[in-house]
Amino acid sequence: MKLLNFNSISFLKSFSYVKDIDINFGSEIALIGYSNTGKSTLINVLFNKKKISRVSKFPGSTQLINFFQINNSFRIIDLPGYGYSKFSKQFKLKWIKEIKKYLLYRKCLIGVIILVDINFFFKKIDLKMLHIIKKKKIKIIILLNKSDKINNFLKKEKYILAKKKILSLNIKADIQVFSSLKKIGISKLKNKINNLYINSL
Ligand SMILES: Nc1nc2c(ncn2[C@@H]2O[C@H](COP(=O)(O)OP(=O)(O)OP(=O)(O)O)[C@@H](O)[C@H]2O)c(=O)[nH]1
Ligand SMILES: [Mg+2]
Repeated sequence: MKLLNFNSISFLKSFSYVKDIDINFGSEIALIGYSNTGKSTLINVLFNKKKISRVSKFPGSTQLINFFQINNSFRIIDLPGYGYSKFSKQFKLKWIKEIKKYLLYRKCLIGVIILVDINFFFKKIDLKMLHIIKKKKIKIIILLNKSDKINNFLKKEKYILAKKKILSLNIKADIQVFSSLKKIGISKLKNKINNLYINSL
């Protein structure tokens, strides 16, 4: 069985608009979620690189669609977060539109990892995005991130709530309690990404 090498990642290219993406071979998985949920941190943690993807305490640190190559035929894409209210309405709308376009039309896309801050739970916009991805019948992995901030009882409670919510929306998704900071759920997630990779070969 071929295994994905999580120690080999390199930055490939960034795009401002989906229409400009000129990498149209192989397969990719994408990270989406509300601003500041930890998408860029996850790339750094998963691939053992301190700073390959830009992280900040403040929402809005990713402002481009960033392509990272794991090997010749497999990529991970870091998208800007959606929904942060400090940006101009125009800026917010631009990115919501581009993320939707990316999810709807990107042929190389085989899976989406959606990050949700476990402390704030799903936002309306998360559910809208899930609805779009659901129609594509690709793998959906939901990470209830930043679980290091809550106790085990709450972790369980939020997990059950999330499961119920997703079930009620008739969405098929994997849900994991997660923390990049405390490395909770990393090996499970790596296995899932590896399976996606193997299935893409
Ligand atoms: N407590 C905790 N903080 C985290 C975790 N993951 C990320 N963070 C912090 O959350 C903040 C935002 O992280 P980013 O990785 O930049 O988040 P992002 O989703 O890429 O943000 P945008 O690009 O603005 O959408 C940083 O201060 C991170 O250190 C986690 O598992 N636990
Ligand atoms: Mg980011």
